[in-house]
Amino acid sequence: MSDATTEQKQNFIKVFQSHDPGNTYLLPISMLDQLLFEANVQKVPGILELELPLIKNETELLSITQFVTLCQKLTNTETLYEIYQNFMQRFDTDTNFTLDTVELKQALNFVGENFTQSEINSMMSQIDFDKDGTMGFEDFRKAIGK
Ligand SMILES: [Ca+2]
Ligand SMILES: [Ca+2]
Repeated sequence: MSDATTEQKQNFIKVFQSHDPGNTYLLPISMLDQLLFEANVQKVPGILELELPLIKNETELLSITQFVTLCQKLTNTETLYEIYQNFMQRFDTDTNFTLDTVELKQALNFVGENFTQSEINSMMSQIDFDKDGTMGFEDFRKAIGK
């Protein structure tokens, strides 16, 4: 980890702790916007929508670890996320922000490759890491090795 990254992480922790005088390491999720603002973390449109359900699944509280991890994601994957967004703008015809096998087939047809539905299905099973039947941002990130 570089010094700059360590410094950045310390800053995220400091912002969180400034609202957590009792050192509970937990804050309401509703404070997230304020915390991100103070931590100087740029909100990439859409990415919170992908991350928040994961946090909310557990509780309505945000732990310091979740906050730091979220900040790191938001600061480090901007470029990657832009790529994904462009990809979605082009091929996500039902605009649910993931690609299903039909949309994947269209995307591949677009670049001039003709695959059968069963080839598409087997391709999807290789990139669908979270096994929800579609390619979302997490799958995309893993598929390109991030
Ligand atoms: Ca879709
Ligand atoms: Ca998936």
